[in-house]
Amino acid sequence: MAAIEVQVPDIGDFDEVSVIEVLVKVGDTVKAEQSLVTVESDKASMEIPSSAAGVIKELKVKLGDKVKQGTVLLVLEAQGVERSASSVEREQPKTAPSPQAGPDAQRSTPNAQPVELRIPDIGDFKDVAVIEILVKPGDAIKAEQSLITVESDKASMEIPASAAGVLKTLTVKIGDKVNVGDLIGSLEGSGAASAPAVAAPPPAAAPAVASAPVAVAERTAPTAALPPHEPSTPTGALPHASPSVRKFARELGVPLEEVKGTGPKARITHEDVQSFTRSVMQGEATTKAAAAKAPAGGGGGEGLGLLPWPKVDFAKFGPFERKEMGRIKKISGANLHRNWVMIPHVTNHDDADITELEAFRVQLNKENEKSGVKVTMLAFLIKACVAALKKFPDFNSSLDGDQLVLKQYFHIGFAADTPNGLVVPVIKNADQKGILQISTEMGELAKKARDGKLGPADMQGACFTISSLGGIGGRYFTPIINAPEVAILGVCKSQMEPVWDGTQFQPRLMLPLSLSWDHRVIDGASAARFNAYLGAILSDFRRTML
Ligand code: CAO
Repeated sequence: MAAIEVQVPDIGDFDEVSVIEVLVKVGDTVKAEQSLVTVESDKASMEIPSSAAGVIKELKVKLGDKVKQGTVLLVLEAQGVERSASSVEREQPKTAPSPQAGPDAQRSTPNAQPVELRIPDIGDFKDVAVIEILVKPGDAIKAEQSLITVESDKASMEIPASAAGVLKTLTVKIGDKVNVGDLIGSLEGSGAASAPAVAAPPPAAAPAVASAPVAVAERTAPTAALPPHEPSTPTGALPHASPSVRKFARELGVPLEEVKGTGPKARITHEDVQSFTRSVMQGEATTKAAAAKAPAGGGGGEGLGLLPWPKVDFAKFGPFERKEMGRIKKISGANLHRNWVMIPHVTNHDDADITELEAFRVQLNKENEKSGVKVTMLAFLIKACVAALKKFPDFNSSLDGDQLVLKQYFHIGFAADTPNGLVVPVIKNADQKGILQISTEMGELAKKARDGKLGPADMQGACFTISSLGGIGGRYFTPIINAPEVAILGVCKSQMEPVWDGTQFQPRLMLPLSLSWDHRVIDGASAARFNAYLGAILSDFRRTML
């Protein structure tokens, strides 16, 4: 097997560059075109790929070393089978010509006019995808600052700004496919900018490039000579890392802006990304996104610290069978679990005297016998809840970050028990509907639910939900809030009870109410008032007219 010296290829105009990252070690098996080291001048950084496949026998450079074209980086024991087309034994790696005329050719004097930013010559690549947007309109941009990262199946590269200024427009988004000459956005050139600006915008037919891609992390082509670039002074929160590190971080889902760089000029290295990942996995750190997703007050992201689910060999204790959970149960179960874990629930229990209301309902159903519309207590509860939501608007809200979304519409969901599981159809604009219309719609929706024919629109947009077990039984329970709502009313079976009227006990029909509420939005006193008001309305509906 032949020994191959891998040398620094033609790196353009740069005389000497520093080794700022060594990406391999002795004994590693490397593929042809795998990045070996990252080098950096005061203007550009780039990765040097291997010219051949093989096992690293000797490393000839270390961090901080100055290297130039022809410097031997390492010695490989070639494997021959995976030789790059560009590799030549004991000769310097083949280098692609600079993708454009020298940067100086593109520049003129500082320019206060709007400057179009276009995709420069990116070699043979066509339809490369925009995978990262590193700036936003309004940002003050330095000349050569990276704007976007594009990626083909072979390489990823950052597209730098051709001039300094304020970014006025950004005309690409993640996922867009771009080609040479495509418009990325426009800059309002800053005359005060230290970096030179690009010459006048190119004509559409033959677009002049804004600047060449920088720090090309090509995987199958040799590293291109790079134009001047200033990657070491990113503005704002732009992390300082090479494209391969960015790619590595992206693959792991690591937010680079949260990683502390330990390389030269606080550059983020592969090791930094690895150790960040390790500390998150070990629970020593958390990402901001994970912390933000945690419930308010639990933002430390320590996790629930729960024991694993018990694994039991049920056969040891008796016969059993397994049954797959239905689709609705799986979906509603996942939602209920999230809501229960993420919302700090409190439930207030109360009773409403519905003696007169029930008498009225029975009378109404007698009168409407022929119409076929049956009025149930739930229709009155929906109307009563609308009145209570109007009086206590916080109950008709949703939490969005630190803001409350206070709704001015009144869509009420009701839990319906179906053979396939629990669903929640919604009566829209219940404030604008009478008891008979609500009863009719409820009957239709409940039938659709039982027949499994509810569409997504039938179950969307609720402000508040009622879960009635009144037709079944029970006294009180804790209904789980249907996020992003902030409260839910549970109702159980009404029954005659002796109620003290100040002089004697009276037989009254009492309806048990269980109101669960989100303690981040609502407090106990409001919840008690809500229940009391609801009870007062159910006792005497004329109060809704007050
Ligand atoms: N107290 C006493 N009786 C009540 C009552 C109450 N609070 N609510 C309803 N009833 C009576 C009705 O008057 C009816 O009696 P009649 O047949 O004698 O007239 C009977 O109970 C059945 O009512 P219903 O359940 O058919 O009608 P509804 O409007 O009350 O409820 C619906 C409709 C779809 C909500 C209901 O069928 C349902 O599915 N409830 C279950 C909801 C559920 O599962 N919640 C739990 C969610 S958490 O897992």
